[in-house]
Amino acid sequence: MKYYALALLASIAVVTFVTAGPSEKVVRMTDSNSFDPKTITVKSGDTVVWKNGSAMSHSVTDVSSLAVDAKDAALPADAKEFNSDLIPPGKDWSYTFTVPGTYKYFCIPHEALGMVGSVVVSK
Ligand SMILES: [Cu+2]
Repeated sequence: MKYYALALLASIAVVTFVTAGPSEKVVRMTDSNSFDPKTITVKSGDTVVWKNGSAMSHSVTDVSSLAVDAKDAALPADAKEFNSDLIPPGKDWSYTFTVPGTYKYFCIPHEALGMVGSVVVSK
């Protein structure tokens, strides 16, 4: 009976851990030139991981001077621009957000095809 209770507690602990997860958020880069999800909300200090599961290279870029359309790049006043450069198929890239606010980013090769996304960072 005691062993049963222990086993039950252990499985509850495992389930709780898996459900809560680490504070790592995932955005997928797709073959249809999109970020999925297009908008992701995280907390300050969280790391977002972009995973390129597509057959093409993509980038995660929030640099206004590299944008074809200026409105595709935005960030809070006291945040720094970031750029992954090209992420090959099968590779990941991550960035930790420490300044709350709204970020708009794009993929350099596919910005004109609408490959843009947003990260909303709460406090
Ligand atoms: Cu792309």
